[in-house]
Amino acid sequence: MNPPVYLPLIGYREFPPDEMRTRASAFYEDIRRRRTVRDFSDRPVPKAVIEDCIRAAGTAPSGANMQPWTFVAVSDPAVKTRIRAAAEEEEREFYAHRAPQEWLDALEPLGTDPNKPFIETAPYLIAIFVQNYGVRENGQQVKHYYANESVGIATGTLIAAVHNAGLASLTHTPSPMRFLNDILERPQNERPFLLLVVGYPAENATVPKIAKKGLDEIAVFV
Ligand code: IYR
Repeated sequence: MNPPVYLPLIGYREFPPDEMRTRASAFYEDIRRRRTVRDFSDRPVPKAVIEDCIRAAGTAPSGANMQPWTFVAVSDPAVKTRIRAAAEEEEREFYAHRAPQEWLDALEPLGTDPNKPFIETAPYLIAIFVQNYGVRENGQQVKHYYANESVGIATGTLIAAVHNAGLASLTHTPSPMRFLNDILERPQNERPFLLLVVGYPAENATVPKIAKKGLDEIAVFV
């Protein structure tokens, strides 16, 4: 067994209360500008930006620090075309048959439909996979803990990083999306979690008129 090794907490920064308040408020003001975008420009984005955003996502906390995630950044147009075709096939099934009316009603304000042109237009798709378990070099399986929660946190960090870089994103969840394993040649232990579409918004991009709940509706202080 390996005993724990501890290091000094060198990265932590405390701010005086005033500055803390300014920073908290500034972060909120910035992150509240984030909108899920469905109209993307085909303008290229630097690969180095995507790399840093994924690095940021990879700093997320995870169960027993297993880091049970794989990010596949797709820019190859041929691969995007295959993903679009497969996603639209599932979505046609979803909108025509699989989705209960209640779900379709809930989606109505968003105006979504089975057509997913953004999958080909946007410069990057980041397919996020949950590793249900890890696999050592020798093939031995390693247990992962709270894998979904961990990947959810990492995905939130990725979305914030992309926004911070000045890019827009779309959390796309074609369902089922096992086709991503085939197209992206991911192993059995990995399960698609979400397809994050990343790029600049199209020049005349519009977003649905929806609102976020206020603090009173989402939080209770006791
Ligand atoms: N996956 C479908 C449907 C969809 C579901 C939810 I929940 C959304 O918030 C948005 C869309 C699609 O992508 O169209």
